[in-house]
Amino acid sequence: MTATAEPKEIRLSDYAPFPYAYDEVTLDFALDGEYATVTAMSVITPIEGRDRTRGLVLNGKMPFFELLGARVNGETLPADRYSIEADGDDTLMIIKDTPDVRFELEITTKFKPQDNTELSGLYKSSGTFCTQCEAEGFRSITFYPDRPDVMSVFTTKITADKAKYPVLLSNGNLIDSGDAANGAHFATWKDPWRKPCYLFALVAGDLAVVEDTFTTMSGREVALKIYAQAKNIDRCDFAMASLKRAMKWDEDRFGLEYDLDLFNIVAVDDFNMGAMENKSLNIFNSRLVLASEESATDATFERIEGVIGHEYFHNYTGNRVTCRDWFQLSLKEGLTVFRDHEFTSDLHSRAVKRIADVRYLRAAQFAEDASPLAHPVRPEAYQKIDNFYTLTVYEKGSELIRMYSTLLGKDGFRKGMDLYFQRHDGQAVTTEDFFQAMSDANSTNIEKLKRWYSQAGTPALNAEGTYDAVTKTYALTLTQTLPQTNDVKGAADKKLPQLIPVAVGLLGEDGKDMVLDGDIKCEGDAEATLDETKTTAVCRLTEFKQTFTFTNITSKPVPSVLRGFSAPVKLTMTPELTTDELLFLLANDSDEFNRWEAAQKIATSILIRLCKKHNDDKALKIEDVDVTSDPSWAIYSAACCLIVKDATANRLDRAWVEEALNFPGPSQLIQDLAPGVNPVNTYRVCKAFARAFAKESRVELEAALATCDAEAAGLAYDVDGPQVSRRALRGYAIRMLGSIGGDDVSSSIASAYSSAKNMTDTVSALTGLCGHDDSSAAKKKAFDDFLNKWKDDNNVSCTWLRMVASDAGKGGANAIDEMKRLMASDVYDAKNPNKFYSLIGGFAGGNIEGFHAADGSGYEFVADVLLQTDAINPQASSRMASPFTKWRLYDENRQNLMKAQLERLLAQKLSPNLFEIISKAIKG
Ligand code: B3K
Ligand code: ZN
Repeated sequence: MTATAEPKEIRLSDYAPFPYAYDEVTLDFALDGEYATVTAMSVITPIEGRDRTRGLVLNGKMPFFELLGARVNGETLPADRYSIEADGDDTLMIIKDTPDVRFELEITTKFKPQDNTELSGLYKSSGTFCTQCEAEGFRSITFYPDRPDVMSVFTTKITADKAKYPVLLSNGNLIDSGDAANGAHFATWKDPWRKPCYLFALVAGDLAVVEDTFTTMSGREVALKIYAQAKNIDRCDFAMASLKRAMKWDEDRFGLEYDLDLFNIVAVDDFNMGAMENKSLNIFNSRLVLASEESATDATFERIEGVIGHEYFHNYTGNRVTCRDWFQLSLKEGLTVFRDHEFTSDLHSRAVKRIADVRYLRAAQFAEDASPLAHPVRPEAYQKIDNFYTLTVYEKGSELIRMYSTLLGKDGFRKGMDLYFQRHDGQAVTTEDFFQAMSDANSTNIEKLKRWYSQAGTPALNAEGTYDAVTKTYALTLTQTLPQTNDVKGAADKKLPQLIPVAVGLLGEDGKDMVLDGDIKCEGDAEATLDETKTTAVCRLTEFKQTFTFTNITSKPVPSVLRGFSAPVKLTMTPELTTDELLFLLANDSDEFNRWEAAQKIATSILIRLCKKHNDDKALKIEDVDVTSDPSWAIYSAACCLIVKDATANRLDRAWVEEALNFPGPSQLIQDLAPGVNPVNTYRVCKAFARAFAKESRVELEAALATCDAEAAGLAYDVDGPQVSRRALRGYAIRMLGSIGGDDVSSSIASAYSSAKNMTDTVSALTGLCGHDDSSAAKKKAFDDFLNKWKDDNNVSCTWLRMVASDAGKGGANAIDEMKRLMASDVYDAKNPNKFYSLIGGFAGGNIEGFHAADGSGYEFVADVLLQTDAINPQASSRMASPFTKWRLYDENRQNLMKAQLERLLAQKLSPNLFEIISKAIKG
């Protein structure tokens, strides 16, 4: 195999508007047994004043499709009027000398959807035709300007066998349908809203449907339909209820009303990502639609609600106002993630949602920001846009939107959103346009917030507090440091200070928030604003270093800085808060996020000390980690034990407790300790830490479990708040107890498995059984039972695959042999992304001892699988390459082993997707 040629880079600075308007598009899909034949008729108007010297440049994909013909104004286009050129892995059709006035272009293509394993464009999943066009899938269907700033009105006719494909769907309204020759039938759909082709969708299949209606705020009735395979249709009710909640919430919170009379969701099993917001025809990965008590955990239920909301919210943030180009992706994604986070927060516990989101941001996005793949929220260049659907664009992008909201307040933010829609409805715009609307709708100066879009890396923020008893002032000096990153504008010394909102509270000796009624003196153009109760100030840091002086502070406070995680930064305090001060915050802080943070900080400092002690190349045994002699251990574990007791007695929000007591995991600690980390020893320190706590608090944990079980006995299952919190606490107790190991623990968890009546309790028990390395017969029996029950269920079997992959090699078995056996088993399907992500991702992301084995066998195995998958589905392979991009974090031996695999991969012929990730990763 020869290495891949360096693909060309697309740059934001090269953006040029498209010189033709697509007034209307009529698509005709004839789906016979083997081929899809597509005739695309476009009505096109050249745009005055734009450069048309290159002609009409259309994107396509040959030889995936065959070009059957092209006609302009009804006349066959002669061969000398157009050219077909390679464009990386894609194809360009360039039509020269186009008419100067409005004209019609008809293009006919033909291809085999069932051979489309990339799952981009039109493909088949379990016998159903479906599409995925974002970002550049439409070019696999026909030649078209496959870019988001070309918007058109689409009419779509689908013809297919009536018996095999009774359901025919596309965007918009059904305007015609009927029978056709040879047992076929047809349906014609028209979407009145102009849209880019990435929002086009088509479905043809034999599907069952759940129907409901929603009455909008202006009294219009919208028909809601969720389609799924008949065997799964009884698991769609929660998704339907979620959709109705989302529609109502968008009206209440943002005044946004649905704009058509029909909204369809289709669940398919083979899908590269979670879901897709195609106009009025959302297509979902079935794992994010299907849920019942028996089949879905509480986490899955919450995720379904969040993603149903997310895709629905795109109807305005993404569809009605779309992106000018793909560099602006966060314009719709960051904003829509923020909206879905707010949706969940308004419906459930705001504090718990915030904690979970920050935990994820830190573990995953901060790691991306610290990797060779770091890029700004609005990247400057890419090779494959598929690779930029990243945690930075989505999660950090959402944090950026949250900062607008923190700086402008809820009402100011809403005013900005209203102005954004007023100005840009129906347009394809930029993050700059969003910023301008937010800025113009408010009087506050947020100019330096814009820099978050173009500078990569997680800022470090130091807060240095000094109390002066004589002047009764508390001076807080904030300093930001921006890291070096590998992206275009990477040089740290060229980076400019970003506007950082830092929410601060000061606690008095009584544990209560001090009322901040004195002036807050700020340096330069910095400002501080107070909340209604005058207990939290948002300090707006605008330079690298500024001091905020709180006056009329009558005693030395304990500071609570970065409340609610008001900015995505890494905070340090000078002087560092003592364990006593952190315990004081844990007990008293009115900000639930910072109470959680205080517990995390104490645990982190103990874990870091322990990890440092064992960060060498010696194989560490869990028993050899002496957790309890750490100076902060006794006081910390006693505080946590008290929290378990309070939660058992229902004196504390149990869901918060589950978060508070979830100790920082290896991915977090590895980042804190990097570079030069032995990940296996870090993992074992974490296990030892959990085990030490479980042993000390065993009585309290068993009491928590017994209380939760007793409460459950009299209740009908529900996914409401108290029941979810109870199951969360119960799951925590089982996981902790599981880490103790031994026959008595295993048999009591095995009986919890047998008596579990819902998937949450079932998964808690299975996780508990994996808590200890001993490969007990009880564990094997439970896992066999689970597989036997769910092997034919494409989604639930993924839960099994993920768990066994993260457990492979435990108890002395050979992890790679086990993984190979799993890959060869009937339950695995290399072509199905869910199964691939579960099995291979479960290993590379969840099995630290297996993936990071010191002999490099885990790296070699995953690299082999990446190569196999790359030939089938490049989006899936490049996504799964992410663990390799973090090689800089680890010890020298592992760095070399990982780099050797990256080099081996790079010497092969890779897809452009995987090539971009690997070649950037290797540069370090
Ligand atoms: N917009 C889609 C993501 C498409 C990814 C294409 N590779 C789902 C979402 O974020 O809502
Ligand atoms: Zn999205």
